[in-house]
This record gives sequence, structure tokens and C-alpha cells, in this order.
Amino acid sequence: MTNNTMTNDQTIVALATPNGTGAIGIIRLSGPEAITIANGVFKGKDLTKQASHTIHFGGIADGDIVLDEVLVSLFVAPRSYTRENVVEISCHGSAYIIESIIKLLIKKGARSAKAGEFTLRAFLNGQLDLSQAEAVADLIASNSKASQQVALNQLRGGFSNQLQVLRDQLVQFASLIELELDFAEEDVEFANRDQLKKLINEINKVIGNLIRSFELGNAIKQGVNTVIAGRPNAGKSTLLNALLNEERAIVSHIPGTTRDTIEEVLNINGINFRLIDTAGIREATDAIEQIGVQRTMEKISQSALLIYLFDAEQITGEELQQDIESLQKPGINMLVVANKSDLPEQASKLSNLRTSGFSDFLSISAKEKLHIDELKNKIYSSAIKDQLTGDETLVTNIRHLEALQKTEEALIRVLSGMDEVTSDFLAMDIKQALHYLGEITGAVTTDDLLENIFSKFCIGK
Ligand SMILES: Nc1nc2c(ncn2[C@@H]2O[C@H](COP(=O)(O)OP(=O)(O)OP(=O)(O)O)[C@@H](O)[C@H]2O)c(=O)[nH]1
Ligand SMILES: [Mg+2]
Repeated sequence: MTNNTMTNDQTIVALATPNGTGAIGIIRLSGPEAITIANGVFKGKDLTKQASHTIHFGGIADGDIVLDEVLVSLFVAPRSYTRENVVEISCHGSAYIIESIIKLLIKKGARSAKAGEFTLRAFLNGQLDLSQAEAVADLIASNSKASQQVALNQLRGGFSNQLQVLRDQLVQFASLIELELDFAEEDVEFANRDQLKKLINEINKVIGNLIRSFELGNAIKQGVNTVIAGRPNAGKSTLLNALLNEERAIVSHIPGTTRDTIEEVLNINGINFRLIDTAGIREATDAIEQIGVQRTMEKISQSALLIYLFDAEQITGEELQQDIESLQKPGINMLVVANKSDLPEQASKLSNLRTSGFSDFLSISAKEKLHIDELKNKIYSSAIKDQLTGDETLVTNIRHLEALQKTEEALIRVLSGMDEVTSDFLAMDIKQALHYLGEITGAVTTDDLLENIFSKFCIGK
């Protein structure tokens, strides 16, 4: 990141609304000169003399040429998103007008904002911590009720507050141990080792929970990869259609109908599931089908949830067991589902299976849409388990996950070295744990880290 971006002495400008034609477009200016620059092109009241949080109607003009009639909103530092002077110009949403106004503002001394630069300034000026700034990006990208809630929770500081408290406690111990270093000759212990152990165990418990929450947090943010697999003709494509309530995939009585994978998003109770219909698994009869079956296996290995569908008419109990065993992988939840329950002959087959000790499956009819809601509930609860109560802290960000894992490792080193190593090594490991915790909230940052985070934002945010 250049020094230009890191210092806030320049006034930046960007369109804050999406590109293209809309009813209105909002152009945002932030920086020390935001109000003066806007005032220089504004035909109306003297903006430099107006109070913060007021809106003013007037024209935007380049000399004598009026470009548009607009509303100007004023936010005087530090009462703004960036804590700098901020002006938002709401103009008519023509791409031409927007471009002309931005060009004019640049001519008058503003410069184009980089991706995420407004939020970067909010962070640098202490308005948000780093994990909150990241939550802004997540909130903009959220596409389901659950992902919006998790991002909003993080924006409100739930996540970082929890870590900050832990970090503060650890800082105290670090300074006591530092103190011991100063008195190395005397062999004194200022930091009570038992208390330190207790604190570290407490911190590790919280960190462990946060680390474990990532699986769910990530599922909520990205959607849960859910593969429908089974032998040809089991009714996988019919099930996809039934779940989506739409004739999405081709269904036929010919085994091997689906060749390529078909993906569609299904939202269940606010969580997005990426449903993937696949080619039926069997010894392929031609080269194309063979590729299809390979893809099925790839999709299964990348999935979080596998719906294994079978037609009891077409499969023996042993084959069923074999299929299930060969598809069961660590990290993948599996739901076993018997299809075609509308057919009268299925009942006796299924009861045979049950008497032979195999009963852990749900019975549905994809074609007649029987027990589809029950299946949806199972899909939901297998992904969410009992973890989602509404306001818990979930880690959704891989960067946070890595920092938490590194913190945990450092703390384990502290624990295991406590009785053996000297205070200086102990101090080093604690410092490292503090460093990684600080990386999450932004108490510790590097230019690379900031660049990496904010370059993923959109321009204007
Ligand atoms: N009676 C009945 N027939 C079904 C049911 N589900 C699917 N079928 C029929 O089973 C046949 C195969 O259905 P598909 O959905 O194409 O099966 P598939 O598993 O996608 O098959 P491939 O793509 O070839 O692997 C079709 O004739 C469907 O109409 C069901 O619940 N009841
Ligand atoms: Mg199919």
C-alpha cells in the first residue's frame, strides 16, 4: 500500500451506488476538503456554513454549465462513517451525469477512491476495528438471512469484543512476566503460574469454540455444498426438481440420463444450500458417462452434505451397505434417503431392510412430493445442528480462523513450557499469542494485511 493511501490528507471521491442507470446515483466525497470541494461546484447555500447532518437542494455546475439538480448531504468530521468530512451528492442516476460530476470533483481537487478506501479510513480513524470493517464487506455480499445476521453481529463488534477482553487479560500477564525478566537475578515470580494456567485454559476454551464455529460460519457465508448422489435411475434429478419446486433437470426412465452436474441454490430457513445433482454412479457405458461419474466423485469429495438416494427395488441390502461405506468420508455429513415410496412394492422392500438392521434412512417420494419438507428439515439440521440460536459469535473469515489457530498453538506452547522454560521464552510465546489475537481486531496490522483486506472491497465503500 502506498503512503498516499495510508495518509488521510487527500479528499477521495467515488460512486457509492452501483454502476449503470438508476433512479438516483450517490457520489461520496471524504477528506478534509470534501465540503469545500463540493461547495465550489454547488449552486445553492454556502455548504461550508451549514450544520452537520443536513441536506441541501441545489445545482451542480461546471462554471456556467449546470450538470444536474441534486441533494447534498453533509457529515462534518468526526460525525461520519470515515470520521472525516463527508459529502454525499444524490444526483439523477444517469451514467453520463455521474461521470461528469465525478470528473468535475476531481478537477476541483479530489482524487478517485481506491477499493474499500472509505472503510479503510474508517478503520484507520478508529471508527471500526478490522473485523468490523471486514463485516462491512460481508454485509454487502450477504445473500441470505443467516449470512446477513452473522455479518451484522460481527459489525456490531460481538466477535472482537470477546477477543479484546481475553487479550487485555493476557497483556497483564505478559507485563508481569516481563517484570520478572528485569529481576532475573533474584529468581522471583510475579506472575502466578496457576492463575496464568487457568487464564490460558479459559482463553483456549473460547478460542476452541470460535475455531469450531467456522464450519458453520463458513457454510452460512458461502452456502452448504450439498450433493445428491446414488445409482442411475434412483430419482436424483426428480428429487432436485422437487426440492427446487421447478423442472430444472431432465428426468427420464433411461438410466444414465444426467451426465453433467447441475447446480442450483435452495434456501432453507435462511441458509443457502448449493444443491448438486450428479450422474448416477455405476460402471459407465461410454466415455462421456465415465467423465460424468468422475465429476460425481469430485463433487462428493468437495461436499459438506451428501444426500444418498436409493430405489429399494433396484438395489440389494448388501449393495446399499457397500455404497454407503464407500461414500462415507470424514467431514461429510450423509443423509440416506429411500425414494419412490409411492410405489406399493417399495413398502415390503423397506421393511425387509429394516428387519435386517438397516433403518437409518428417510423414506420419500420425489415424484409425488411426499415427505419433501421432512427431508428439507433434515438437510437444515444436519448442517446447522443445534448451533444457531440467533446471536452467537461465528467465525466466517478464513483470516480470522488462521489467526485463532495460531493463537491456540502459541498458548499451548505457553502451557507446555510453563514449568520448564525460563520466563523469557514464556514471554515470547505469550507475545506471539497476543500478536495473532491482535491481527484479528487490527490492534496489530501490516500494510500488506490491510492492502489484502481492503482491495477486496468495492470502490465507493
Ligand atoms: N414412482 C416413482 N418414480 C420416480 C420417483 N422419482 C423418480 N422416479 C422415476 O424414476 C426415473 C428416473 O428418474 P430420474 O430423476 O431421472 O433419476 P436419476 O437418479 O436422476 O437418474 P440418472 O440421471 O440416470 O442417474 C424416472 O422415470 C422418474 O419418473 C418417485 O418418487 N416415484
Ligand atoms: Mg438424473
